[in-house]
Amino acid sequence: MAIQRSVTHKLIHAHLLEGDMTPGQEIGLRIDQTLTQDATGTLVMLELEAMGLERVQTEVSVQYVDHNMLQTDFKNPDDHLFLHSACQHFGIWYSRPGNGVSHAVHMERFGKPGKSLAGSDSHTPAAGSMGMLAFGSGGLDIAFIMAGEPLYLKMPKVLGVELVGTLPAWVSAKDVVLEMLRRYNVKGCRGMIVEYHGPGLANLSAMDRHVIANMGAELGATTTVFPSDAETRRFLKAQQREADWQELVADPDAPYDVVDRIDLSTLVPLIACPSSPGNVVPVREVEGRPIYQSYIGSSANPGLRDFWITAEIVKGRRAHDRVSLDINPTSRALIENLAKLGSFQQLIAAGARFHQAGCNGCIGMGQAPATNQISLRTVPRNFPGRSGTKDDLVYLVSPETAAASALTGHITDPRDLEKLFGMSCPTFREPAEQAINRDILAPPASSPGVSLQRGPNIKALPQFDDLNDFYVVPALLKVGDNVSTDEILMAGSKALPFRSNIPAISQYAYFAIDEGFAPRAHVAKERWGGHVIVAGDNYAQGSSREHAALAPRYLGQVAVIAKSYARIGWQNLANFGILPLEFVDPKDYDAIEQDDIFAFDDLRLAVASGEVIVARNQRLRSEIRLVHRLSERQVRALLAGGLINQFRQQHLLETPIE
Ligand code: MIC
Repeated sequence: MAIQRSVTHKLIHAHLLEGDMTPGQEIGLRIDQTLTQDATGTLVMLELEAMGLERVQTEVSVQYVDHNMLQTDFKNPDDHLFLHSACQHFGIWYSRPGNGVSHAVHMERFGKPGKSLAGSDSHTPAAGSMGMLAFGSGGLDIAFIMAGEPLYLKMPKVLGVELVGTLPAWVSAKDVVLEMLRRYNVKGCRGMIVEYHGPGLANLSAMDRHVIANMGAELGATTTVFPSDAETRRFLKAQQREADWQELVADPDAPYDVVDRIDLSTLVPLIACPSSPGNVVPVREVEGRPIYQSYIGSSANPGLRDFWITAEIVKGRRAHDRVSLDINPTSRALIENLAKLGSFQQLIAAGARFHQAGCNGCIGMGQAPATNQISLRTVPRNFPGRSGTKDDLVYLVSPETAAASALTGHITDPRDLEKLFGMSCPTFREPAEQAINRDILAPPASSPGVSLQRGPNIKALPQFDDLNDFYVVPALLKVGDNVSTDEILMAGSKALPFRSNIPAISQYAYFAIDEGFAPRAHVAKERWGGHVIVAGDNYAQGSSREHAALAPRYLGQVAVIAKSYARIGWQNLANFGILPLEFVDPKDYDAIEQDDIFAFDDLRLAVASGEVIVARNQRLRSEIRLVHRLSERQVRALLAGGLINQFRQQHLLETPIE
């Protein structure tokens, strides 16, 4: 019998350049398309410049401006101009500010079943909704891919989730992924690709699948994959791109490494409570709590349907006096479509605050909630402080739950709309004719003489030393499990404008945990030559921002000693020359105290040999045993002080990085 393959294995097989498909082994994949957004893209462009690249080598590379859109001074607009000039220079498509959120717009305009995509944003897997192999990664990985290199990662296992049945009224795609988060929490799918299959798919639209694939990032999954079927074809046809469709489905007896099943008809409205996407309970369990804000939008609920159903629910009524109903449209085309359907008018009449198309409050770029007030959001993440308000109370919900609660002023199960307002659940029918995002600027055929337009806040990448043999350094911070990149390098309107200025952004390192961290790190760098930090499980979960490695590295971080890591965070540490170490015996974590001094001897040799690394805790006069899980390729880069140093050595580049 012919080999039976899942969609995931078909896609990986078709893109495999290095390694074999044994789970846990490093593989190198050919990547057809890249996506960068502005908050990570400025560094990507600086990295491409430092590498001396002339023109990108991918089939399609697109730069979106969707994150840093508050223009409170010159910094963000300078970045936009810089990115536009870099797109002209390197041959990249440019989606300008206001055009829309990268993931949904990319799916609509460039997504192609069977292709691979890598993006400097952790929610890039959203494109898995249409039979693509799509990964989020750190900016430097993306820069290398744009230069024609493979994407490296450990071959994941495949978790096959069979969907059966049909969603009940008032329950939607967000509840499906919240159900996955209820089952697996934020680290249960690490090292796995989640592939959905089964008859239940027939009832999920392409954008519903996007919702589920997008938040696979919150499960810790390497990515999420859906087949490309008749619904994918309908979606591409509505985008006037039917010719880009191809069928891609699993073979009938395709094996999965791990299996699970969801009967959609049994699901109820779910909610992720503060402050983790994995903190999921039925809405019923927390109903009645008064809310301050109801927030619709983001890459986690970007579909026309999500805004349309909100409008249908609030139609002819007004948001509760206490509630700020914030509408964050996905794209300019979506606004046009809402206007055509009458939904725009319905939302405005209900008292909605309509914002520009983009990520906005999802990463704390405005719309921060008031002190001790509940904010219900359809966004993908509610890590502590991400909204911009310290000790925030952000709950993640479906548009139905957000809209119902906006009307009542307290957390409300949307099924109650029937008895409260005599409403029956509206049924959405995708309009065959839709407005389309056509405002993406194509790169020039060639770019002689186009120079990068650099504002004063755009600084050269700092240079770093290679790894030393000996260190005696303090453990400057001890943190617990699941520390997110939002806590390592905060989101929000204060820090985000410094994304292209590493010395300036480093003052915000670990700010959400310890506001005095950066000054302490400077002192430790002077006195000890650096520091380490100690962490629990799943260190650096969440976003792809390489600043969560770069800023600590700038402050002298030599190593992280953790129980385990999130994939992208781990890869970023290695890329920038920070040793991601793991306890051989996780119980050793317990005895360590913040400010303990650790001594490392013969570190280069130990790292290169891949053997156990011993660190001496001077206070306890005891030793802890540590390992790294880096590939030989990563070890070489790490010894050189990071991938950029290694690249420059290989290419004998001597001029300083500008
Ligand atoms: C996020 O949702 O956390 C972000 C902001 O989109 C990040 C990217 C960034 O930090 O710039 C992500 O998901 O990778």
